[in-house]
Amino acid sequence: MDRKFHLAVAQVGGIQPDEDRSTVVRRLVDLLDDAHRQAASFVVFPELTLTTFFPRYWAEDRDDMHSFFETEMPSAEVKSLFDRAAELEIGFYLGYAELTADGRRYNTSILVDSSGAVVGKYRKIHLPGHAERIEGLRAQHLEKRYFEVGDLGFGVFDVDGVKFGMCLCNDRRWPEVYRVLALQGADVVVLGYNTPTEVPGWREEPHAKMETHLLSLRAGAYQNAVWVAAAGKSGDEDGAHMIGGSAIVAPSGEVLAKARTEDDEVVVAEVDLDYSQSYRESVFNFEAHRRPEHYSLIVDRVGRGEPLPVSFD
Ligand code: CDV
Repeated sequence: MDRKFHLAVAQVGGIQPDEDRSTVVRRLVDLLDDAHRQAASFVVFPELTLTTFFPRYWAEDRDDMHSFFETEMPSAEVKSLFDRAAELEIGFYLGYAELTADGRRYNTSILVDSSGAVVGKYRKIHLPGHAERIEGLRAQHLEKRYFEVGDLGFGVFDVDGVKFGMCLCNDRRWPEVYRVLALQGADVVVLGYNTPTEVPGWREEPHAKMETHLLSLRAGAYQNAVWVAAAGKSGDEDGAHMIGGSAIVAPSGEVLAKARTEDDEVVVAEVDLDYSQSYRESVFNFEAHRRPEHYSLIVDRVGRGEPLPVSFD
């Protein structure tokens, strides 16, 4: 990819529980074609793109959820997406549920380059929700039940000459994620999400759900001088509503493009990697201005605690 290229986020409207992988993948290929028509050379798909957002369902036996997981990537059904992307010479990011050969379950994303090769993998670290059934809910949020905390850290990968960092959904709300990726030279941070309007124990007005989503992307982009692109699964899924707002944010923190609908929709913006440079050389010149010797509490302490003693004259 050149220093300037077109980046697309492919928002995916609701996927119903009875929608099979092949139908979903046909929708993804249509979105890819649309992105190609708009000159995109990289496309971001959502978190857990291939199925309905199944952590809303309770299963006593975790193995009963295995039909939502992939044991290989590309699977037979997803191969047509890989083939079409390689034919169009488009790279992409895809989120899916991963079941490993030794039986581990992760909420995973991959980076695929323009030749169709998988060049990066991430397993979600900030898993929201709960592990046990909460009675009386219309929808559970059982990510802590169905997934293990990712074991790959926050990696940065070269995709066709551009450095991409990845994360997934709830990760986007944590400033440490962007900083760890930016410290490894990420140019673009890509992520997929599923943000239900109703999350157990998380009281937030509907307008604030969209506001805090965009605020997180914008702060991450600006404070780290990176581009951020986020693709959501959106609209109604089996009676549960998820926010739209798939967006591309510049290092200035400005939203350059955002989905208008809650359906399948492609949003494209031109990325200029040189634009990040002015921020990297001034306000967020890390080498000149960061003071990590004063940040150790960030890794030493997980939760809120007492103020540290400060001696002064
Ligand atoms: N899939 C997610 O990680 N969703 C979370 C919340 C809403 C549970 C999010 O931060 O969007």
